[in-house]
Amino acid sequence: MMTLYNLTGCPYCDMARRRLDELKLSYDVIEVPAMRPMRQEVHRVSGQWTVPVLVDDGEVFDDEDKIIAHVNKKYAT
Ligand SMILES: N[C@@H](CCC(=O)N[C@@H](CS)C(=O)NCC(=O)O)C(=O)O
Repeated sequence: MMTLYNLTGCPYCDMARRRLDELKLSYDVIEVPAMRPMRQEVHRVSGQWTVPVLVDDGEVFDDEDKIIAHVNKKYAT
C-alpha cells in the first residue's frame, strides 16, 4: 500500500510520479494544499512540509530523490 502526497504543478512531484508510473506501481494520491500552513497531514506524516512525500507500507520518504531510490531498489527488477 503506497500513498503519494502530491501537489499539481510541482516538478519534484512529477519526477516521483513519473518513476512510479514507469514501474507500473499502484498508489493513492493525496493532493495537498498549495499553502504550506494548510499541509498539516504532510507534516504529521513526514515531520516536514514539502512534497512529494511517499509512504510505502509505513516507511516514509520525504524527497523525490529518496522516493526514486527507494522504488528503484524495492521494485525495479
Ligand atoms: N524535495 C525537494 C524539494 C521539494 C519542494 O520544494 N517541493 C515544493 C513544491 S514543488 C514544496 O513542497 N514546497 C514547500 C512550500 O512551497 O511550502 C528538494 O529537496 O529538492
